[in-house]
Amino acid sequence: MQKLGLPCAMEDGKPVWAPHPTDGFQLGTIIDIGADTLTIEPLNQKGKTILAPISQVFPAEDDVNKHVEDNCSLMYLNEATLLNNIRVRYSKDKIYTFVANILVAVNPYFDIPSLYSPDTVKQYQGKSLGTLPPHVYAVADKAYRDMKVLKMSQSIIVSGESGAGKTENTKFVLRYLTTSYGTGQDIEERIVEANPLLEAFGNAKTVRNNNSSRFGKFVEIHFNEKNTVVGGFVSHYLLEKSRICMQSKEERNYHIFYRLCAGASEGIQQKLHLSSPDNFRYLNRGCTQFFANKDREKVIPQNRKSPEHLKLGGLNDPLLDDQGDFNRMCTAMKKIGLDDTEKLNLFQVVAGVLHLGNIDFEDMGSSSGGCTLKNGSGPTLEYCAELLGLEEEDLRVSLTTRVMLTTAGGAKGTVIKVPLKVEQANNARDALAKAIYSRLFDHVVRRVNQCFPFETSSNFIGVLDIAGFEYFEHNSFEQFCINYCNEKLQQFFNERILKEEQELYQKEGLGVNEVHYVDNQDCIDLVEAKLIGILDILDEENRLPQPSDQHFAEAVHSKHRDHFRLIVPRKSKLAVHRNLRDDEGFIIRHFAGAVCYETAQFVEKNNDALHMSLESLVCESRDAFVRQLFENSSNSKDSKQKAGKLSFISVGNKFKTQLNLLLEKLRSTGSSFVRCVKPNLKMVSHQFEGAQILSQLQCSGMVSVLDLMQGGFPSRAPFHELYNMYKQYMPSKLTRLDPRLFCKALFKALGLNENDYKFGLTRVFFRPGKFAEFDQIMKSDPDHLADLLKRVNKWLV
Ligand code: AD9
Ligand code: MG
Repeated sequence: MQKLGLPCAMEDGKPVWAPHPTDGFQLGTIIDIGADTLTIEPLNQKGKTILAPISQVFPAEDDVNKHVEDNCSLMYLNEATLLNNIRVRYSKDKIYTFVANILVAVNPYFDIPSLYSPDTVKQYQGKSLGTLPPHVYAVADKAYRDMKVLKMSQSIIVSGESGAGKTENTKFVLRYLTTSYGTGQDIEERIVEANPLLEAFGNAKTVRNNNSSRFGKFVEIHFNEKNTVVGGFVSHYLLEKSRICMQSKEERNYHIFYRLCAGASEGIQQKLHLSSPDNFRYLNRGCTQFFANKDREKVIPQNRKSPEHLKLGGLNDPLLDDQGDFNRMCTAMKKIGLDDTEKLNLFQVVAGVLHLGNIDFEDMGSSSGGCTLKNGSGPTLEYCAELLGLEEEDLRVSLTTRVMLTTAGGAKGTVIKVPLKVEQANNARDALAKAIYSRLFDHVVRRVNQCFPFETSSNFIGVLDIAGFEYFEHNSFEQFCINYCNEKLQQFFNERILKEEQELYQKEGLGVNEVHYVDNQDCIDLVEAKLIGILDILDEENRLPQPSDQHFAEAVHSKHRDHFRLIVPRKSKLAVHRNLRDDEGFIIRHFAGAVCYETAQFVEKNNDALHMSLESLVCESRDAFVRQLFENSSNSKDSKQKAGKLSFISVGNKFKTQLNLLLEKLRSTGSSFVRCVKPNLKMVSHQFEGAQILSQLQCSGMVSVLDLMQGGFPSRAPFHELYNMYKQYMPSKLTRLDPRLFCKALFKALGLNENDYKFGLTRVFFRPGKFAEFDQIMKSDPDHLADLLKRVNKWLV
């Protein structure tokens, strides 16, 4: 019995995929069909039944153990068959799978032998997509060949959640392109070696990834007119600044801090007054107990459980090798051409930030309400001042007072010093540390860019490694920005995938109906529209004399009362969000799901400007390097005029401008997409957690692509390819036929259903799974084939 509206594959007794809470889907058979639900008997639980909504049950392939390199050659394209295909492949250590031209990459969490060997690199050079097993090298080579043939820059967009393998795949692409298409000079090595340096300053251990990039990057490799590498350029986005002063439980600050403490020579340690990471406030409040976690203990390498390693202190994470990594970073610095002075400059500022963090304040206990440095802060103040090139007294005063312009009593414009409370002084100290470190990071990127300069470039291949859609229990400004970025990238993905598909149908004269998809422009507008967009509302709040996060949240709600994409927390279905007052947050319906943002600290996090007292302090440092870090700051020029005002540099709008430039660039290039997938939360090999992988596939838009493909013609084969493939079986009379005519004859003779394929100008397009069916017939036993071909002959005569 088949019910109206059900795909024909979903009949009683046929295998289907039904939802499963942890595996994503489970195999079963339909035993009853209701109005909107199906009763299903799971295959491994005979006699039991489950009830599932029709919309969540999908037809299964006949052979669920079969896997295919291009998912589109399956008969049924849906989220369940995609998940199963990826699962079967993953179990055989085949981590890459194509869905048409989009590459899905599952993180194996172990080194698969020879997957990235020099021999493998060679194999992929110059090969068309689909001729070799799916690989990130295949995508890199396609980008290169497209650049060469179309004379057009290319971009590869790598996305996925934290720990999914974006950065590793990005590095494989860079290494592939530089080794395959360089001239063997050191410029290529530099492009690759820039990574350890960027990662030392911009990556940190988080609960999701031991080497998590806390910034986004777009790395361009530039080529000359002969298509050989001439140089590179890195753009970076949104370094996570809050981490510099504070880390969540079991997380760390940026690698460089620990590496410097663990690996610097004794001479440097003394010069920078360094000791164990446990002695620094900015390091000792995150990770503390590495051995408490049983799961983790199992994966700690033996040599890091040694007493010497333990002596390095509780913060010396045994999962990481700070000392070895320090040495590797120094080698990389040397390779990209940083001399000892430059290296020391960087280290000095890093150490300066650590000492700054140790400055403590205490209440003065007087009526002034001000504070002073605890115990004079001993040598800490001295070390910090020394390393950052400041006068101790200036630093002390700048941290404990704020310069203000008075407007009272007619004495307008008089500068006075207002003492700060302990909490305010703590904030001032942290703001200074964040400003210095983020300027240092900007400098590292600038410096890296000087290592692979190019004079002229014909085209580039850019690789984008930026965090994917994020949805945590608590979501703040960082998630807001990253999800806004993902909305923009998703729009680009839709544009490209759907546009390309439709253009091809048109070019081939297929005359199929236009494919529709959900446009997310309304969500993008909600964030970035002039004046009424959330970013502008936030800027407006920042400019108020007394900005507040609550007022900002209220303004967002009042300006978008009936916006489809915006909901007040109280209307949330989730109890955890309903506890939030409406002036404490907002919920946005993103393409990948609804996210509740808690607006506390939005105002503070949106401001990149230092208070004037601190800004002028560092701008006038004795140390030329520190001064240079702040040289091009927009505040330094007119600091005198603005004295007293808390100036404002918008983080959100800077990101918006950067993002729009990036998208403009992406739109001017040809593009490829790599969707990275994290197989499990434990970060271990050979464990496939279906449900959470499914949710990643949904968030990355892959499921929508399948819907599109299922309704379209995802498999295609050029006439000449089919002709060549089956030529050997043909009677000689037939081989004289033009390939297109031959194919037409063949399809007629096979009696293929005309709804299953369409003839374009240069190729045949197949409905999902129909190419596989066709191929199966063609590869069936030779007698049968000979018989079929005779029918071709007959049909022709
Ligand atoms: V984050 O958003 O920056 O937190 P990524 O960049 O997506 O994240 P990353 O590339 O850093 O993740 O991968 C995480 C870890 O997985 C790596 O440190 C490797 O240990 C591991 N990994 C990832 N890809 C591969 C691979 N192709 N082969 C082996 C891998 N290990
Ligand atoms: Mg990364």
